[in-house]
Amino acid sequence: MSALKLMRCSSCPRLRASIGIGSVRHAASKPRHDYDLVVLGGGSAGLACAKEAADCGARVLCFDFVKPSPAGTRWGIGGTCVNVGCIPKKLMHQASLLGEAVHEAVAYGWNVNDQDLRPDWRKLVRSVQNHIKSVNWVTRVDLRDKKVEYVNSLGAFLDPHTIEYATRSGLERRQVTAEHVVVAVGGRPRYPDIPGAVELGITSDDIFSYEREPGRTLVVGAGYVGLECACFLKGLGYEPTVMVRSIVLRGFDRQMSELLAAMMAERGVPFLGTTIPRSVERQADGRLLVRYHNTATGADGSDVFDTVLWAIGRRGLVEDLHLPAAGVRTHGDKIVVDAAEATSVPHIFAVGDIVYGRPELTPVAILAGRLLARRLFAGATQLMDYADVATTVFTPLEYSCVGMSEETAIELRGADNIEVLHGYYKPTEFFIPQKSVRHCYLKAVAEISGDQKILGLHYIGPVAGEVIQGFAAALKSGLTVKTLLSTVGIHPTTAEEFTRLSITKRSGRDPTPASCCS
Ligand code: FAD
Ligand code: NA7
Repeated sequence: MSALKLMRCSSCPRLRASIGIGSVRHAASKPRHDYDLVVLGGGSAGLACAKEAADCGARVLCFDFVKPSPAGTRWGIGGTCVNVGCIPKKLMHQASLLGEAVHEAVAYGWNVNDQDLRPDWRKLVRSVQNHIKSVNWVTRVDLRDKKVEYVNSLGAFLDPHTIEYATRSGLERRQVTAEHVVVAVGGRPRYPDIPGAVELGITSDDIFSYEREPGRTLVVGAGYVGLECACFLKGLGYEPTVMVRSIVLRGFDRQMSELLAAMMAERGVPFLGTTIPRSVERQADGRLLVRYHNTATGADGSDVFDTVLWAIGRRGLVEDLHLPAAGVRTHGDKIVVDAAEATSVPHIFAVGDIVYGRPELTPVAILAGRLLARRLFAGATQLMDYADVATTVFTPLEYSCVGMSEETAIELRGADNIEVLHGYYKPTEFFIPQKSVRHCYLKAVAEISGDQKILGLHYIGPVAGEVIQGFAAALKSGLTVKTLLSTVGIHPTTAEEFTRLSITKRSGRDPTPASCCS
């Protein structure tokens, strides 16, 4: 066992026994419950928690079950990220970037026959699904190796320590008891309450395995999921339109969000602003007639699409858990927890997307689940730190950020105490294909005084996620403008530009570089 693991799990029963410091549980005493831990949900949070707990010697059972989507899509173990979230999304994003790269390659001297330069949707979907199935398989093997018992069924509380579930045949109901229960059931996409929405629309649960080409697609919702789906569809040669109820990317930095929307529009993604859908009907030709309403102008309109994709947010899956039987407090469809992820019932915890008021992101779910297991079974005390979590919107020009938006910083600290450094930048690789300098923008939000502690970093441009990940660690370590500007850049990269930010918003100077070499 590595020194790290020894340190981490030095109070695990299994490890304590193996290094001769005695087991937590008395060898002769019979456990009060069937399991030390039952985990409800085998997604990012649940699996991380279950595996870590088992590593620490706990007897763990994990339930995972996926109800088919209204369009009939179903998938295996691993939860949203692996099956219908981050992973297929990133693969589709990559497919779309490759299309763009082929066009750029011509400028770089490649002889590309650009006749019929369209991807084969079915082949792409097959490749994506094959990868997902291989991940599902590896996950099951991993659970077996780590001695986590897995039951492919919906679990529900019968009482605070008892979980009930149906057997595979559905004919029998069984019960197990657990000392601790972790709820990690995640969420599923919402549907609007309008005629035709459920019967005729699809969601992110369906698009990554959609058998027919999406064609002209109405994407309803301008959050993270809506913009990402619209962008990869555009990059793959389809015609998405984004319907925006109010603003794009609520919760993100406003300037960056609006810049991103403008770039998408410039690349041919139309936006239907201040608009809500009214109904969806199938026409005689099989296409979908969508009626909608502009809440600003009061005008009604309609248009015809091949596909309607709802991306209007997600609901927590509390409904099947019978939480009242356990006394767990909820807030709407989410579970309320304290800083140690404990619910209103001290031995029942919740992690991941099901938790009220926390970022819905896989690395958050994983780390929270892992730290919880260490606190429960390895005597650890470290709490999950939800501050300054970096994230990326995988639009073709990615937008990545960490820390505060400009408006949050101003709201919390006051405009007079904030300095914003910013700049457009033309990455070297933009020159030959003559891509616009407007497609790469960086911004640092900092305190105005002293060494100028950085409160937030924002970047739109190529591989933004890769760029911001490293800066996220620096920001968590107390990065200041002084340190940033005394860091030697890696040339020629776009990340380097963060070390050369020199124009403050306050100065009113144009943040566009004067020349290609600036
Ligand atoms: P889930 O992964 O949803 O897992 C919960 C599991 O529990 C599911 O399998 C569910 O079916 C099962 N379950 C539900 N009820 C029960 C029950 N009663 N009994 C047993 N099992 C049950 N995050 C990122 O960090 N980066 C990204 O790029 C990113 N992209 C995304 C793209 C899309 C389209 C979507 C939808 C999400 C994306 N996310 C991304 C978010 C990320 O997928 C989630 O934050 C993450 O999957 C949450 O993990 P979880 O374990 O809480 O829930
Ligand atoms: P979000 O971020 O909650 O965005 C939902 C979007 O849908 C947002 O633009 C909403 O507009 C819009 N919305 C919500 N309800 C409706 C209705 N009824 N009609 C039209 N438009 C509507 O959800 P996402 O699915 O994009 O992302 C959820 C998480 O998944 C995200 O945090 C990632 O981590 C992964 P609004 O701004 O409310 O007016």
